[in-house]
Amino acid sequence: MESFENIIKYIKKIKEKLNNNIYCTGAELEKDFYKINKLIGIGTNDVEYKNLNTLFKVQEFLINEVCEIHKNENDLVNKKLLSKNINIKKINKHINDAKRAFDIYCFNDSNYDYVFIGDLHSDTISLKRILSTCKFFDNVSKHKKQRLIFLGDYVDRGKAHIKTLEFILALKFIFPEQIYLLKGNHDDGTMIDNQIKLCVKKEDDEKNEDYFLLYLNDILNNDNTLREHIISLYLKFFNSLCNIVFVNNKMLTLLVVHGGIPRPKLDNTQYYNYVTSISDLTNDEIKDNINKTIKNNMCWSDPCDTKENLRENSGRFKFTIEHFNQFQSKIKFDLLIRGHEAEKKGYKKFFNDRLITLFSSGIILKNDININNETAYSEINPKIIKFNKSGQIVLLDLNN
Ligand SMILES: [Mn+2]
Repeated sequence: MESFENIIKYIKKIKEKLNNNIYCTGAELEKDFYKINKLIGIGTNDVEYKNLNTLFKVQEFLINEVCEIHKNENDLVNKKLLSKNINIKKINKHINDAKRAFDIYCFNDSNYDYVFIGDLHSDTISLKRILSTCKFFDNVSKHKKQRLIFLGDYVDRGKAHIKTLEFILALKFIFPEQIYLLKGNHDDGTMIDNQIKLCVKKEDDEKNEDYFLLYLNDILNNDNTLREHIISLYLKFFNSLCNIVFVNNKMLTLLVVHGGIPRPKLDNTQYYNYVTSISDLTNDEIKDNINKTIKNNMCWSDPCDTKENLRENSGRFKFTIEHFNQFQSKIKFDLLIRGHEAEKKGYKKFFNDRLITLFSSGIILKNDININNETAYSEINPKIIKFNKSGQIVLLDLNN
């Protein structure tokens, strides 16, 4: 077992080797990256961690570093543009690339390819396959311009909550300019009077260990100080994540969120009169009829092909093509990419191909046998989306 100091030294060394162009091949980089996990001493599942203390010290280091990276992504030019405009196409050219303001990322460098990754839900087997499918380590070692954008829902449901977060944190720390992370509705929670409050509903037949924060609470229950400290650390990481991404190249402008569009509020014939700037989308002061913010709406809502059963008074409401049309013509994006729903094929298109649902955890085959014992979605054929600089949208099957 390595000491936590040595593990951190090792992680920093990878970053240093990258900066000094020491890696000749993607394979070398990949090997070094996956060794982090081995050094911490993890089995297949979270319960097999050999030394929780070392693990949490490494996680604490990574969370603090990643939160600092997130803080430094803030940009004043974007802040001004997003607060004064509602039409994203009008400001795309003036925006600073790969920066954030109001928890909204904007990308407008047309030389990049983008890869979008849907819900992972505590599944590193799919995550590993994702990184190999998009040739992540190869591309980094060859300085190819590729960015990975994760749509959120890193934890819950699957078997490897802590391990998935460890991968995600290490990726953002080592590759801050290739990895960008959005917040999903599961990447949330609060601690009030030492009690965990989940932001998702746990059904009676579900176990505590299916939920990251409850699981964490259980395994740390004998040490109150550590428990409080570790849980608030993870919450600090969740709260540092962006809610919305705009990706613009010469061909298309994409809106990327975890859930969907804001709640419609009819005013004459218009649903979105209450949204007057792009920064309004993450303005906590604007609340809907059930006291939810727009960013909460965009983390939870689902597209719907019919007008029935829209669950209008629920946090998880549905929106129709009518709502979508109005929101789209207001913001002026071309395509919305979102996660949030476990589609059997790993994706589903809506509204004449102007919205795609994407799901990236599921069955992972080796010699026609499913090797994924971490996923809660073994019925699903996981996909990722590649958005090429030529403007092409390509669905990639993790089993091809
Ligand atoms: Mn979700």
